[in-house]
Amino acid sequence: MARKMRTPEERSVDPAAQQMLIRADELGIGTAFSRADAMPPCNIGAAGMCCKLCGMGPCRLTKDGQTGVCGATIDTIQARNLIRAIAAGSAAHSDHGRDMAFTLKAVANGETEGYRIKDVAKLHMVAEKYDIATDGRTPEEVADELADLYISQFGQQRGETIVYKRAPAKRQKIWKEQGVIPRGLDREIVEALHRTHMGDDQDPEHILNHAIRTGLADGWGGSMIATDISDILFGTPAPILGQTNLGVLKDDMVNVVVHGHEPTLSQMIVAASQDPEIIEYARQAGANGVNLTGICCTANEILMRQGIPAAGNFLHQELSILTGSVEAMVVDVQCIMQALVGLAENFHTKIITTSSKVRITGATHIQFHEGSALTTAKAILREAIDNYKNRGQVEIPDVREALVPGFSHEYINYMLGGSYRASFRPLNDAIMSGRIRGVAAIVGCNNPRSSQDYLHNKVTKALLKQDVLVVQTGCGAIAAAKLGLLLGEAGLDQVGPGLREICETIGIPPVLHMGSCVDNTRILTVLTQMVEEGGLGDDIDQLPAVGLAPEWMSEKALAIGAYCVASGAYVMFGGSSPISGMPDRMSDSDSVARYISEGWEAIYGGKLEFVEDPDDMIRRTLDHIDKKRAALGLPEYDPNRWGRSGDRRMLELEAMPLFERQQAIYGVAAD
Ligand code: SF4
Ligand code: MSK
Repeated sequence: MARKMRTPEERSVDPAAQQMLIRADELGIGTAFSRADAMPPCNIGAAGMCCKLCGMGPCRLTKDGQTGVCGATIDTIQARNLIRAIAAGSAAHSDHGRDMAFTLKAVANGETEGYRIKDVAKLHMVAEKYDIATDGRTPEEVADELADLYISQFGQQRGETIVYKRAPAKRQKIWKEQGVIPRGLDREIVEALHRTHMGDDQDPEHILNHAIRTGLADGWGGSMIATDISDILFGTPAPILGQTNLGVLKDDMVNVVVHGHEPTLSQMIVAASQDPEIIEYARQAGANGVNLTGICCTANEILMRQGIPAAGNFLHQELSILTGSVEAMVVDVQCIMQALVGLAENFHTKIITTSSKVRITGATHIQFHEGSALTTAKAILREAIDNYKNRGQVEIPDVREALVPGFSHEYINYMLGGSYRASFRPLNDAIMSGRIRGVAAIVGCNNPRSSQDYLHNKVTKALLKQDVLVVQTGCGAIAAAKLGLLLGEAGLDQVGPGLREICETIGIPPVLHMGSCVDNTRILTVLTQMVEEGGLGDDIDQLPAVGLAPEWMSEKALAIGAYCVASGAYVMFGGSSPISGMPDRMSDSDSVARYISEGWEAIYGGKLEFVEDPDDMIRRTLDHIDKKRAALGLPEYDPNRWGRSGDRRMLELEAMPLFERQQAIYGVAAD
């Protein structure tokens, strides 16, 4: 039977993507969307019921009570598959953090080209958390000691890593009692792999307890280290005007797209692209300069710090090349599709790999070293400029949207009270009064098996209408940005009355862009600060807050889910469940799902669920928020109480005849 190929409108809700998907069809070029249509997932593997951990398998369990050749049950197989994914995601994030720590060490010792410590205040703030002296020392001396401390966390063998101490005190106590504080970041990941080797840990709950420890090594470990050091070296993000979608590509400039995750090279390419020598080189090639844009989380890194436009999220990597306007796509690590090289052969685009960890057959490799960073960045740009003359027919969708990213937790703290009395008090008060019903972190990837951006935006829009403040990272943030929800008052007509009052009063968009996927640790810090501010309980699990990943696809997303649950959050993933089993055929196949929901909730107050129906996801989010509000003794959410103050109220009053205005203000007209 012929497979159903979806229309461009069914594959993405983004008009720019739809236009490029039509172009792909016209040119006979495949994309992740068409490949997803042509290759339905294996229903046994997708449900987590396939084990290929040893040469006696692969074992596919499709019948009630069936086991693998070694006797492994479906629960054991699902638990092992899940922890392996969490370990891989934690490894990716943490290895990113390790490289950032090495870069900090090299910068502190003058061994790099082009870098400097940009945010000394953040350096001091982080150093003081670990009792590293700052008085009378140069930033380089402090950075050197901090880098050594952070580097030691990865290979530490015994004891406790230190980053977890930034969590609320009560949370730390739970982790201590459960014995899940990571000993060393690498050790937990290695142990996850050891435990799941053939013939090792076979108790599903015991395996999954280590998944929590592995996730903690990421969230309160490698990822938090990555975020800290990125801010120290490149600046803590603050709101800045940017643009997103394919319309940011320029038909008269050399288009260079940076894609991946680590900001070390992309920040240097930003600097090199503004170098007069490079601009002149581009002019001599007949272009009006170099137009730098980003894809995925590298895009987020340079968007939130320098306002460099984002060409799009995960599924835009192929679509940007389909415009025919990209001279070079420069990639480092994570979320880079191997299909890029074959796709680029239809155009003139060069795919340039730069990391010692990532090579793609057919791509050009230019090795990046911190010691020659600026020189390497310029060499990459010259390669792109030299390629401009090879450009063929170009079709750039005229679709772009402005956005304001850059809401780091430090900036949120500042914006709520200014430098005079920066604090989370106004946010907590708004939640306590009910103007803000709760907070949702909507994060994660795109997945070509669902319609690009549809689930992200359906959930985001529904929650905003219910006065839920939304914070976002990664590709989800770019999905909302394309809709205009990250642009101050432009999105306010789509939000509930209480949230609107808060956004108008503080002057913020209803959706706060908090960074890349490694920056989900900023959300952990916000939740911790909300707890420490008071009035919303004494631990993260008491907050009326939920984490959602409606279009997840990467193992990193599962690692994020694990550390958020361990931190006390209710986390829901959309799309299909990797541990769904086949309930109609196997009565015991939902026990892993039950354990990571009810079992983890009993221990950590947070739970992980896979919810395919977005309406169900929205309903569960609101139910959870309302349940937490009730437990805190907060007033029941009532939208009818709000929406009559703030700027809008002032405008309404101004428009009234004097008599009515006086009545509205004083309850009675003045004489
Ligand atoms: Fe099969 Fe057991 Fe080997 Fe897995 S570990 S492939 S279930 S024999
Ligand atoms: S890039 S992990 S697709 S968010 Fe961070 Fe996007 Fe997911 Fe990659």
